Amino acid sequence: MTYVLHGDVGSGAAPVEMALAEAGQVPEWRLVPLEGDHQLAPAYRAINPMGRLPTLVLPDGTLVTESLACLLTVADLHPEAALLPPPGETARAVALRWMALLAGEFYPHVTRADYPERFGSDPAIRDIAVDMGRDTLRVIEAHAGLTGDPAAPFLLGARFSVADIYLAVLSRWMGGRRWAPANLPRTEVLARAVAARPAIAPLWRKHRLDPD
Ligand SMILES: N[C@@H](CCC(=O)N[C@@H](CS)C(=O)NCC(=O)O)C(=O)O
Repeated sequence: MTYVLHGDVGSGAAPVEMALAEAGQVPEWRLVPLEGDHQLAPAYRAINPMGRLPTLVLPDGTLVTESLACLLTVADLHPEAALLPPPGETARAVALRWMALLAGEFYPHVTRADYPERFGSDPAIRDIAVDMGRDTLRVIEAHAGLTGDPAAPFLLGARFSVADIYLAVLSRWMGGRRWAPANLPRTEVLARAVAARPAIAPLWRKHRLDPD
């Protein structure tokens, strides 16, 4: 039995596929095209009632939705990959803090930017969402202790974690492929370090996270 990952290119399935790759796992990929709203089809909603990507099915059949839950689960199930400091280490709290901010604050702005019509008819909704999402990334850039030093580029310094994957990928969204390199220098050093990791590099290309 292997993992099954429901996703689309460039979606929230990207960080999950990357975390699995770091753990030596290649999931069975089930494409759910966002183009044409296939995530809202009844067949997919039977799997993920929110109609969102990603959905991860664990080897024992357990269904996991929510990108944050997927990432933490992969880290928990593969302790040998050291994707998070173990429970009891305060460094784990640091990683969880920034992951929770991305999931709870940044990601909803992406929904508002991608689907502004769900939130009203005001044409400003999209721009406000992009601005607020970028403010969240600026908070991380300024307060997460990122060094901008390629020798210790991660949220936990020299120690890589799944939080770095999450930040690197989400920083590319809402125009971030061009905006982040120009505006978030320390996050950019982190993103480049994540993108260069041997397990992640092919997936970084697959999910088209660099500017065209
Ligand atoms: N809270 C969810 C959000 C997932 C989400 O919004 N995914 C996007 C793709 S990156 C999606 O499925 N959007 C389609 C839609 O909202 O209809 C998570 O963290 O997994």
